[in-house]
Amino acid sequence: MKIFYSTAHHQHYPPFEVFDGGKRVPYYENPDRIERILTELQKTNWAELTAPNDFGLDPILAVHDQGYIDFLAACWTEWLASDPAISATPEQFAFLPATFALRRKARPTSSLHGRGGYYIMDLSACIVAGTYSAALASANCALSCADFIFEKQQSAFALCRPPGHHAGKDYAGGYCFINNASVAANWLAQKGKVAILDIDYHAGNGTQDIFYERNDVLTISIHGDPDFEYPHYIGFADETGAGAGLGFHQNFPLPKNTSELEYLAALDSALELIRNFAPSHLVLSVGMDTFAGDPLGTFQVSQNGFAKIGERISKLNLPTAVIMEGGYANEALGVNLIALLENFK
Ligand code: SP5
Ligand code: ZN
Repeated sequence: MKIFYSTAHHQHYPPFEVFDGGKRVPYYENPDRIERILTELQKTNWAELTAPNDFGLDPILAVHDQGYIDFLAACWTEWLASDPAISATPEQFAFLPATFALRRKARPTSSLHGRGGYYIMDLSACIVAGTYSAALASANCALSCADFIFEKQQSAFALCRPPGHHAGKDYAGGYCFINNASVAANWLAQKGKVAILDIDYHAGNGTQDIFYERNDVLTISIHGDPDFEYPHYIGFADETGAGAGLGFHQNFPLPKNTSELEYLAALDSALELIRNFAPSHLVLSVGMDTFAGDPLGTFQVSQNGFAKIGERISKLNLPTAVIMEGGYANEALGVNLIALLENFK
């Protein structure tokens, strides 16, 4: 199986993030996640590592706002120049706004923090020197994967980092900057109908927002109920699309501590919707944070559960672009992911 991977992700490693209550913690979405997965993949006899091609900015700007991408590109340099204390020890810093725009009559203003609070939705999308180039490389992994599954009509894996499904058209959040799965799905949508199935533990709010009014891309997310879980304000069952897209989005919010059996039942319902939609391609946003041992999750999926999840999804028999999202139990990430991926060989 083709695995699209770029070493550029190492350039994005913020020294901290901020949890609810203002608590500074080490950055959970760290490079070690991807290196552990890579190590496990290299032990198999089927993982074929490939560097991504560069698709340029056009397919990214087909999904994201120009002002937002300009902000990502300029942020670190401006932050560095704003204070000599930062340029003296840049490795101790990350750009983070402390004031956020509610999207009513808000607009991005010209100052760095005026743009930061507009284009960032929380305290986990920290920007450092290599964030923008890592995010571009991550999107190129997803695009290379999309291009490959279309050309070869077989499945492939994009080992993306940073992840993407919390990033919307004009905002970063939840460790995500460019919505890799959405960029890939939008690329594939030129060729035929696409379904995006998001099985990360957290609601795929960015993906939901991006395709909410479209009927050519069916979006489905299975996740911790936003009534108790991040991202808190979106991902409810009654959000089913709008305008032409009405009926082309479905959320499956599940309770705290959802068991593997309950999870698989929700997955079966999601797969039924995808079968009825009859897409040409599937984009699978894979987060491993549904794992029983995940520090940010509450679900009870086991390693064997991931094998079952992969098996059921692969029975759709669709060329599938598997896109890496979250998952923070670093030691278990590789074996869990392989249990799922083996079904797409
Ligand atoms: C891609 C992805 O999985 N992003 C997830 C971002 C979640 N950020 C919010 C983390 C909230 C952590 N709450 C503390 C729970 C500790 N037990
Ligand atoms: Zn997640």
